[in-house]
Amino acid sequence: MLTSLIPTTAPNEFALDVRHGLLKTGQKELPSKYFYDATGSALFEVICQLPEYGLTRAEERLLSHHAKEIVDILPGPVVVAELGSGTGKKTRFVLEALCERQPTSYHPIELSASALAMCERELRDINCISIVGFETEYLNGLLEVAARRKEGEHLLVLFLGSTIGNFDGEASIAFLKRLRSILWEGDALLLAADLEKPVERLVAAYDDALGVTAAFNRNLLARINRELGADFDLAQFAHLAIYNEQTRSMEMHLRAQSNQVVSIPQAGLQVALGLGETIWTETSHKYSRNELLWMASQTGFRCEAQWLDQEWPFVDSLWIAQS
Ligand code: AVJ
Repeated sequence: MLTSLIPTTAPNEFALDVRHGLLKTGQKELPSKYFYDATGSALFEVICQLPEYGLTRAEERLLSHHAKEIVDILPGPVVVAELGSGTGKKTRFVLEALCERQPTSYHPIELSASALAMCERELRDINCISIVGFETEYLNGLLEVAARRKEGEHLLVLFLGSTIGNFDGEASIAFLKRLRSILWEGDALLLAADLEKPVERLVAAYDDALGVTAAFNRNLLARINRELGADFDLAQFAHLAIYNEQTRSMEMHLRAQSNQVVSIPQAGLQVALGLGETIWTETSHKYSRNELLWMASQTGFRCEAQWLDQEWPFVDSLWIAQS
């Protein structure tokens, strides 16, 4: 794969974000986008196979059954941009359906170099797809893709896996508006969203029996140790997965099991944590189908179709950019 490196993120961005999140008064936080270094990306792949974590299989069922229907809605030729490529396994169905029609360019956009590499290994055997990846933030990458498209080509943006749920309510609307502003009228967004379901099912999905999600969560501290020279003692942090009824979101936290002081030299920081205090590491919002229709209408899109998985309530929606 021809991977374009667009150095839009300052090299010390990670250090600055860690510093900012851990200096917050009240709830300390770390951004979930930093889960996906090589170790975190590998752990996430395992999460996708856990019996408790139904999201990935739900989306695989949806895309394997409906890919042809989805691409038939779009007038060709189509250029595909994917925000957060993951391994590309689910994307295969969409790309193969497009290939039936004509050769197609595919642009995975991913902050994580290891995820980009995984995606190219997974998809390189598909004939008549040319892959050019961008190692950058989602909307920076999308701007690059949009700037390269030719007259008459429509963009299809894939935002799969329910990654949109990692933004809190206001941030997700702001993000979708910015995304819309990069598109032309008639361009499409295939947006995946995990739906509300019984709390026990959700908690099990984020606190699996094998402890893989706990390792995924703690790896964020391990990454800070590796990359910023910090001295987090991982054994002193418990994995917490709780459902927040107010925001209708799964939250992951890391809870300090003792009073402690951690130093993070490359973020210029010493942090004191009290016994029981948590660092909030992820929000994963759970949607209703009406909420998704409302979000489309607020952000300059029309929802053209929704495909629903019954086994694990989850939807893929096709949104079309409106004037
Ligand atoms: C990849 C963001 C969709 O929120 O469910 C999996 C990440 N976190 N287990 C999600 C995740 C804990 C996942 N997304």
